[in-house]
Amino acid sequence: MVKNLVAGVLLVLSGLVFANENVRINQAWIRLLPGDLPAGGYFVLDNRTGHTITLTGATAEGFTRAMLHRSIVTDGHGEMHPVASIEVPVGSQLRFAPGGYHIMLMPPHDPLKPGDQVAVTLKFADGSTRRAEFLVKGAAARGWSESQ
Ligand SMILES: [Cu+2]
Repeated sequence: MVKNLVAGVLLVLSGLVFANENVRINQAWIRLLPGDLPAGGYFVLDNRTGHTITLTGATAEGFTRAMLHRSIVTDGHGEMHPVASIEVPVGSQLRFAPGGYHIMLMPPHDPLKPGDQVAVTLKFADGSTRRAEFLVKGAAARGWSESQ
């Protein structure tokens, strides 16, 4: 238990969060939006297993719903579509980022603020799950490396 706690602290300090050695979740953050607009969850998933993995869903502590979505710009205007699953080939990275794939999060049980952490669990087609802490940022954030 103490060992796990120390490991968790080290991971947060390094900005690297992973649930096992082979499927890594990096640069995990959530962008809050004003009013009743849903928040977006973003991350980079690194598949270092020896096989294709298929992301099929997510849950987030403190949110009623979490859905895999993709934003697409068509004829100059943006649309969002639900995504049932996303395959991540061997050795590749899947990037969730503003303007593309996102986890749509709505509504929060309690108000969140920049600097908070939200535990998000990703679900895969083989029944496995991976959990990571997502760092909450404000509406102006455009990416992981930007300030809150
Ligand atoms: Cu969406």
